[in-house]
Amino acid sequence: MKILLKYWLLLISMALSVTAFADAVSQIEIHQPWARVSPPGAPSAGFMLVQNHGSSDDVLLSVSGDFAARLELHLSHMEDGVMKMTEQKEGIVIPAGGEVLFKPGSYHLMFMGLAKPFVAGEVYRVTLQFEQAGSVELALPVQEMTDMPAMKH
Ligand SMILES: [Cu+2]
Repeated sequence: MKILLKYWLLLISMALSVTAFADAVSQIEIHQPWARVSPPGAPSAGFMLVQNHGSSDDVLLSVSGDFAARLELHLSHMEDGVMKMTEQKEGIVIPAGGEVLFKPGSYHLMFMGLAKPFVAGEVYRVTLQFEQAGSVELALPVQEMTDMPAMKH
């Protein structure tokens, strides 16, 4: 049952993958979007793989959505043995022909001031704003941390 559920969530994630061909130079493709289950009162975070098949760098400038008071672009990093997060106010560069993996402990979409806690099985919609590709709608299925699909590419 557990394995079936995981497989099903993976299929959902793949079905929800989107491609934005806003112009000829930037071709942003997003795979396996998901958001983390959150305890009451706690923030949540969103994760995904962003690929740029284009010939010029693109920049993820912002994330927006109606389910949280504040949505930000963050990077987690270890500093003196402590995990810290910093808002990426200049945006996050998605290099031409490259990709950036948003995952726990690294880049993530930060959702603060949630209207209600994220529960596994729910789906939340966000809009990503790219410098070149423009706005990209994305659906994030909520999953337990342990249900994180394996990244295979
Ligand atoms: Cu954060």
